[in-house]
Amino acid sequence: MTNTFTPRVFSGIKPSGGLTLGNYLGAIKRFVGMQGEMETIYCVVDLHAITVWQDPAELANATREVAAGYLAAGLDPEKSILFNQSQVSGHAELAWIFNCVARVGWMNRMTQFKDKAGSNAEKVSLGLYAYPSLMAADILLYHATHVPVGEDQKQHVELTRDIAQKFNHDFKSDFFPITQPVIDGPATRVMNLRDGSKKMSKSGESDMERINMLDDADKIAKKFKKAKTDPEPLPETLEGLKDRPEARNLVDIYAALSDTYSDAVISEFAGAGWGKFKPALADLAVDRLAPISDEMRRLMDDKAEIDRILKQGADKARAIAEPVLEKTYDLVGFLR
Ligand code: AQP
Repeated sequence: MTNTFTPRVFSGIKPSGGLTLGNYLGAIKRFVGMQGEMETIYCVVDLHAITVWQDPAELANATREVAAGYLAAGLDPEKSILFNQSQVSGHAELAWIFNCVARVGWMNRMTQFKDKAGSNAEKVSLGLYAYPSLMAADILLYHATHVPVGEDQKQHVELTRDIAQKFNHDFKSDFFPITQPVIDGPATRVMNLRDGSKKMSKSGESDMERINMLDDADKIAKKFKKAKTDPEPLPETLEGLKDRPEARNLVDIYAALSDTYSDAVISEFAGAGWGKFKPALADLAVDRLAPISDEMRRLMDDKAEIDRILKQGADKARAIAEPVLEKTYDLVGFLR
């Protein structure tokens, strides 16, 4: 008999620093779009954050900031389950089982680990290496069928599918779904403003390379003004941006912020120079981000309320996770 799975969305963001425009366009904005379409579970993945060192007080702040970002952007705790990962112990428990399902060869192919570890691979934490197996546990603990992510996380969702398939095969079941990554829209990979070959990250070296959700209007304008581009004006067609990664990035950001497509932006700005496009982009970004950042600041002033929402969400998440973990333990043969 083939198992049928209720359509369910799971995704998360790690509180490893302040939220960026990349997190907003590649993840949060799309999380909001899926709310109401099916059951949605959105997590602040604090267990993932500590794969690199986090100051404990800053981790707590960043966890509340991601939660505030979720709420301010339009996630509603009555419609979506919102919680932080460490409050539901099933994530870590299932991750251990998946550590024993996943193969070292699979992990060795993960490009994000190679990028993050760089030449320092001997000194990074074991957790950073095992991160994708915890991510598989996050998703499969809820039998999630859809995972909205940015392009950078695609390989990890593919690994989640491999883990589910191998578990199902090894334990002769069809217990875990084969999850779909959902990667769509013009901003699935927002790039660094100073180097169009690197993605915009919370933990990138310079603050000038990213737009933070809590940046004020002056900072946003300054960062776009100083963003690296080339001397050419915008072309007549999108094809003309082929070898111009920094220019393409700014056009994609404009498209995502204005809920349109990059070719529509090119039609509007064909032939325009940066002196025209960059201020228009900065105005648009401020217009879209300021109401969210104002609301984030307001929410972050009431820590107790954020903590209450996260706890309530964790209780709901646990109620879904516990039977999945119980059944997994039965399949594995754990006595209790
Ligand atoms: N630049 C980006 N463009 C599009 N999507 C992005 N995401 C992150 N950066 C971009 C998406 O945001 C979600 C949460 O990501 P995360 O914070 O959990 O992990 P990350 O991808 O490692 O993010 P950072 O900002 O690069 O964090 P640090 O610097 O701490 O490692 C994911 O869906 C991700 O695709």
